[in-house]
Amino acid sequence: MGPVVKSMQVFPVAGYDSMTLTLSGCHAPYFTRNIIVLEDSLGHTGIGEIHGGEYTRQQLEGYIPHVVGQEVVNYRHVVNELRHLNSRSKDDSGEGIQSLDISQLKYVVQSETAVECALMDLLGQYLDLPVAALLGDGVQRSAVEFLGYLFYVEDTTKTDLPYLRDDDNSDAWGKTRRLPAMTPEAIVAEAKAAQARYGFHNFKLKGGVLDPQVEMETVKALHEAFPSAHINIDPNGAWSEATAIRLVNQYKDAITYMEDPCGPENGYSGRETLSEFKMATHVPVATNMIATDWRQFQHAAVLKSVDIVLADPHFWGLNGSIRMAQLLNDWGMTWGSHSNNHFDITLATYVQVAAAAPGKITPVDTHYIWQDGQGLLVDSPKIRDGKIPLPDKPGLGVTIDMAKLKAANALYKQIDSRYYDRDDARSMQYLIPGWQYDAKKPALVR
Ligand code: GKR
Ligand code: MG
Repeated sequence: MGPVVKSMQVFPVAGYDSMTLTLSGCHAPYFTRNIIVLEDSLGHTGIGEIHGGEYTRQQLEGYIPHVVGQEVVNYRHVVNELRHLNSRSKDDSGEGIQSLDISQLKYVVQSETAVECALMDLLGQYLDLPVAALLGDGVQRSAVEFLGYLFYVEDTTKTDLPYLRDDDNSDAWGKTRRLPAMTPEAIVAEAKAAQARYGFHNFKLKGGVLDPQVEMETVKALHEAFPSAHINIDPNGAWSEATAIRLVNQYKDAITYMEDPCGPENGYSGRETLSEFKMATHVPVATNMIATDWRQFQHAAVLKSVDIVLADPHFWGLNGSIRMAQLLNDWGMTWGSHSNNHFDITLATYVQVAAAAPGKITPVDTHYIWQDGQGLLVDSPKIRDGKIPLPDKPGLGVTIDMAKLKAANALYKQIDSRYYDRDDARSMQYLIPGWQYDAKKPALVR
């Protein structure tokens, strides 16, 4: 008999964030995640990270009796059982995040993924293989490329909220990420600072914040500053289909692909509008909004709405994301991954999953550069030349730093519980009193 899970602990944790802007509003000064730590009978530790908040934490706590005592090698059965434990919440609209309503995000997140990850970490250590070798057809690449995820950033002095300032003056990126960046010039400076530290070759700009034309001018400025980089912009479906078609045709030379350029409108779903957008522009489309489960994906594929599915393992599971990667590769489509704010356990997980994704994949999204320095690992993966190598170690290939984990857990307990669930309207209301989310209006267009 192989190793057995001896204990499972759940740690809700918090970290600090910049005042980054999206269609949903402004990121709060804190972000939250849930970390699980398993110990097995061989003395190995397995770890997993998933989105924050009490809804997800309670689900994870409920998994404990179903995980402790189970054989690590039987992990697929364990995860499958967890998948069927939770009933649908009455607050789950069923809309998913096709209109980026972040109150719905927790229903798209598959909390059992954290357990799947920690069990695969243990299994890899038992078999002396990296997690990537246990997924799909095994290791497909020895290093994973990430993109430089750029955001417009607001001026924190317009609030009295505890945003970080001067936490890292070691280089231009450390300083730049906490300063306002609202113009094309400032975004180019942000990209240059990120490139200097991490060596990114490709960039994504989070849109849905300013007037769409101004955002495309920012994309153009990025293209001029980095002519060989692939540049993509993601307004999270905020633009009308007509605006998206007009602007993309106007700025075609500057962009490589568009991420969720338009979404549901006038009774048409995002799957329908993106299909029409693709036919009108012939520009590839990526999504993390209209295909977040297999049923949505089936409709997106039938309508030819999307070329690149950003199959975030937190939404699909590690094995589910690889199942998607294999299918996309067989169908001549492309795999990538979406991200939300996260710690370095998620970064290590992206490396393992992307290393197992077959074919040509897109550089993986990560918010981690905005959190860099707040890691929970002894050996945080480092992005160099835009890439992270697959660790030459078994399992996830990283080691939890229990002191840092406990400090992040203490921060969670210390902050106002209103920060537990993501609410990007609160900070936004310092900028525009009474601000309310509107899926069809960029955050600062009111
Ligand atoms: O974390 O603010 C954010 C992102 O805007 C997130 O909510 C999106 O889901 O990054 C994501 C995306 O690519 O759409
Ligand atoms: Mg997106």
